Amino acid sequence: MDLGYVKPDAVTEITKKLVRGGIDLLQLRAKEFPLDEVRRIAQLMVGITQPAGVPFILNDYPQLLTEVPAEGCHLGQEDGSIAEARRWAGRQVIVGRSTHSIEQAVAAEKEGADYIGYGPLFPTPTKPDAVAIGLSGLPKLHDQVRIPIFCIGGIKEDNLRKVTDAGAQRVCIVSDLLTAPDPYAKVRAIKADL
Ligand code: TZP
Ligand code: MG
Repeated sequence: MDLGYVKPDAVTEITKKLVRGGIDLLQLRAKEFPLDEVRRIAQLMVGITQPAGVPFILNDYPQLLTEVPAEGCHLGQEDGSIAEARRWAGRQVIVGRSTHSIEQAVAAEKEGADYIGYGPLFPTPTKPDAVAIGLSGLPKLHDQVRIPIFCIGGIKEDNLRKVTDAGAQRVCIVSDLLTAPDPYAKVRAIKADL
């Protein structure tokens, strides 16, 4: 759930559609929103994900985990340590880390991350300045890292097969879901393909 694509007023409706469509895990990405607004929207979302049994992860903001009953938080390369995020939370939470190379992935596992993001595989409008790293590292990555690996960046229904053929076991999809005319149908179609 990226607030670059979904207006705050539409978050409840779209979250329900994604969850009903069968999404396995949901993350809130709210870049450049005030903390109070992130907290409010996270609370709304967790009210939908929790009864559905869908883990909900906050991008950034480990400090909000004391107030929002999310399952965890997600840290970028520059976002501080995994241990510090766990201390902020003060309870057992999932902490993930974005990685952009096999070296960063191995380091994140060693540091104690519960999962990693790996990408962007392809150029993406969601992160226009990020350099695409491609599919070629996926077999080696899955050899070297034991924690769950979420491939991300430019993944869409129509290139999903290429990504799974290259070795991906999990995918994170943002714009293809959120710009779909019917996000519910889009999740269903992607889940069916997977
Ligand atoms: N991190 C690496 S790529 C990316 C993030 C947050 C954006 C993924 O969005 P999309 O629209 O699925 O390419
Ligand atoms: Mg971050």
